[in-house]
Amino acid sequence: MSARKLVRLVFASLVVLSVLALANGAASSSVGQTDEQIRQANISTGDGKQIAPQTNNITVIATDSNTWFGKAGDGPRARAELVAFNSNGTVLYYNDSHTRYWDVDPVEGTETTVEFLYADHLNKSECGTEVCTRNGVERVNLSTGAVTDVYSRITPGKHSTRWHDGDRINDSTYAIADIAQDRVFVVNTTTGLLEWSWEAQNDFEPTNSGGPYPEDWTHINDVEVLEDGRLMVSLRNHDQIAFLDRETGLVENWTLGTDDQHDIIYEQHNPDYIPESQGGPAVLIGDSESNRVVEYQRENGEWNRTWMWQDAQMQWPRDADRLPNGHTLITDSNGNRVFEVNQQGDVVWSVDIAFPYEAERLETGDESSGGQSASALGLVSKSTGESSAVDTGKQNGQKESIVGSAWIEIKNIVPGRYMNGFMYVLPAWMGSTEVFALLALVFGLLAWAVTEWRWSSRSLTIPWTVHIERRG
Ligand SMILES: [Ca+2]
Ligand SMILES: [Ca+2]
Ligand SMILES: [Ca+2]
Ligand SMILES: [Ca+2]
Repeated sequence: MSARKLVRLVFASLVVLSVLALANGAASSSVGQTDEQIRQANISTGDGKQIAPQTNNITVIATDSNTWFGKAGDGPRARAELVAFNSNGTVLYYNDSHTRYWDVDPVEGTETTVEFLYADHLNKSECGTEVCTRNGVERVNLSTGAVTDVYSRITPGKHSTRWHDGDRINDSTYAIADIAQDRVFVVNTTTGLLEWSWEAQNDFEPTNSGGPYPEDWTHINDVEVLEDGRLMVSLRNHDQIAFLDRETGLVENWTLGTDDQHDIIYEQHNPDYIPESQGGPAVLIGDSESNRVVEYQRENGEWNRTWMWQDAQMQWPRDADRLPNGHTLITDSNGNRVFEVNQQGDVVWSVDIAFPYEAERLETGDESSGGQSASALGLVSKSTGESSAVDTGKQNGQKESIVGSAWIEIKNIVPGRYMNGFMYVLPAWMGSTEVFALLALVFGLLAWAVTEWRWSSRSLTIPWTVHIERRG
């Protein structure tokens, strides 16, 4: 065989192998299948199919969106869902009537009632001159399906103005992280009147911090009301978690993270405060752009990292809850799954679901309120190149760890924002293996084309004939 034939054979094999790998990835992905099963689950008869593995309590999951191509004009990944799984893994509740779902919190004193935030995109004719969004809080009894409206307001635009999180203070007052106006406010949900607010501009300067002002300055995406009355807020675009005193404002020396110092936290989501009585003060955080979940412990007036968990599949985690048994429930948005790791860091429960925002395991307390700190539990940190698949009878076991380790290295090199933007536009069935296959295909074809061109004796002329015809 001539050298040229051999090179052509190598290129052709590379192309065939990468196409096969992509086809296999598309065919074997369980994310789309699971989503379709959840959507079609026959909830009313109560004899639904088991979709999630069994666990001790009901798990509620809010998804930001799921299908790759949604309704016209809504862009990719449009349909979002609020899903609840019974402890036996069947579907207890399903709703996809809103455009997006965000925070979910259990309602104290109830067994199956949650409050959640939603966004409904309105079109130009409904809003006036530009698009707008209705942001609201609703309460739903997952057993009966009864929905109660709690509070809602319309904000301009839709990107980077939708409220992501709220937290109940008592029966009549509720705190909201208001992304649209870069503030947090407390509203009386009976009267609709605001009782308190803190604007980020009180303590941060729009011209030299965070993201672009006014389009997406703080991206304040979380608020938690602490037992001592303080509010903890997440300023995503400032890479900071700030503590607010409702009398005096920002508690200066408590801030966790520094703007653009991404090794601490990098555009985080859903920080959970663990008080001293439970082994804190500690904060458990979805360190989203660093593709890991981290915990920081307050020691001698400083925040020190005491725990970290990541694997190859982890891509833009946006929620982590420490459970009373010391496990951690993690929402892996671009990894398209919600899963639970035990104290040794092993995955013990996992469900594939497209683009989840947050999860709650009912009867374990709101977020991490029933859990202990990593430091008190002596949790084992983990960074593994394996995909950590738990055997649920429908997954293909662990992926090649060489691919996984290489993937973690790539994610450590490429800035998280670009990497997650890239993964966001890819279909949900594409994981690290499929991305490698796609790259091999693209670069293989390019290299082959260049090689053929250089071999061509007429390499200074365009080797293809182009016909240009004038129409009409
Ligand atoms: Ca929540
Ligand atoms: Ca909340
Ligand atoms: Ca959480
Ligand atoms: Ca949660």
